[in-house]
Amino acid sequence: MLIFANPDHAAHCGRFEMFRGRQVPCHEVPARLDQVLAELERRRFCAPGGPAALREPLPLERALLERVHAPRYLDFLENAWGEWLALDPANAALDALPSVWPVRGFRSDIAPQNFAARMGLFSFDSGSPLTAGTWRAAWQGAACAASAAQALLGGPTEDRPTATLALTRPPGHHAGPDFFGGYCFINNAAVAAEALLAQGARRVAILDVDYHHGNGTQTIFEARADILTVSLHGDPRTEYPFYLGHADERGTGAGEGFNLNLPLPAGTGFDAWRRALHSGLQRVSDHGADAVIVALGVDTFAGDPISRFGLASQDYLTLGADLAGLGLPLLFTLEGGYAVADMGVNVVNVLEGVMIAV
Ligand code: OKP
Ligand code: ZN
Repeated sequence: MLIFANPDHAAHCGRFEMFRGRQVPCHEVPARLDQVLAELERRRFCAPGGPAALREPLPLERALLERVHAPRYLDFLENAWGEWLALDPANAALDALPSVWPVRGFRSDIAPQNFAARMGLFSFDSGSPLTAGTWRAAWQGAACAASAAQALLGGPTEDRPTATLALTRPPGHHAGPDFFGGYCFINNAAVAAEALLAQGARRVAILDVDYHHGNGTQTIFEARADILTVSLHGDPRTEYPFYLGHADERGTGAGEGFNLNLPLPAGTGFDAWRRALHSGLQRVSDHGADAVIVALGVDTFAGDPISRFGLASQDYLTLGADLAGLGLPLLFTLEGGYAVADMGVNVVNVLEGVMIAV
């Protein structure tokens, strides 16, 4: 297994998100990724003779990002912090958060000049602070995703790794073609999918096991038949992101039948969750994919502070083994998981489950 760790993840460091009328400390913090690195170290996972190796990402080409995101959205993200400072130099001590959004009937074809208005045009919640290093961290995260794709399918067949991991934050699966939200700015799993196609894959599947519906990924690929999207998540009738993720969303146009949502009620435990996983895996298997992207959130953990499934740490070993059972090259992107102290064990258990099973 090859692990591409984002060298600049800590440059994205939000202070507050809005919750019930208050600013509360961000859940999506640099310590999450540091916990995974520390656990890899503790278990000597990437030591000589271990099952994995740690790598730096290769440089990223913007053209790959433009296969996933609208140029005007990428321009906005790249320049947002500078614009925020230009409004008032004192803004350097604050995160930029949106406060106004266009809803049904409003226009999105004309981007307003006003910064706050553009912030809202390109986002869907007030929980995703944009900070001085957001663009750099998100860019390098996409570089990790692209590198993980290249390493998975790029070399001679006999040298290919079983799996690769884009070990990055901020996460990506809520970010859509031209919007950020849910702590996500660049959709790393979508970038990985396009990079796998660029490596010669003809069909790809994305299996999202984060607690929250992967709305960004679904929206990016809903009209396509070559990229299957499957998401297992808390029912959007009660769980974030609320406005997408129902079972009747099956893809559009040529992509009809190539999106599968498996919403589960809050409170679901591992046995029922695993039954849904197996139906997702069956659909992935039927797709005839050349590689599978796993959007790996571990906020399905019973101790997660913002989620409500009941997985235990050892269940992640079983998840890894079930994924390996597909017998296909696996590319993991790191998504959610907010029980920071347990994050390392849970993520590395998935990886270990994969490597023990093969
Ligand atoms: C991102 B990922 C809780 C509000 C929920 C957004 C959750 C984003 C989850 N106070 N805010 O899918 O793990
Ligand atoms: Zn999540």
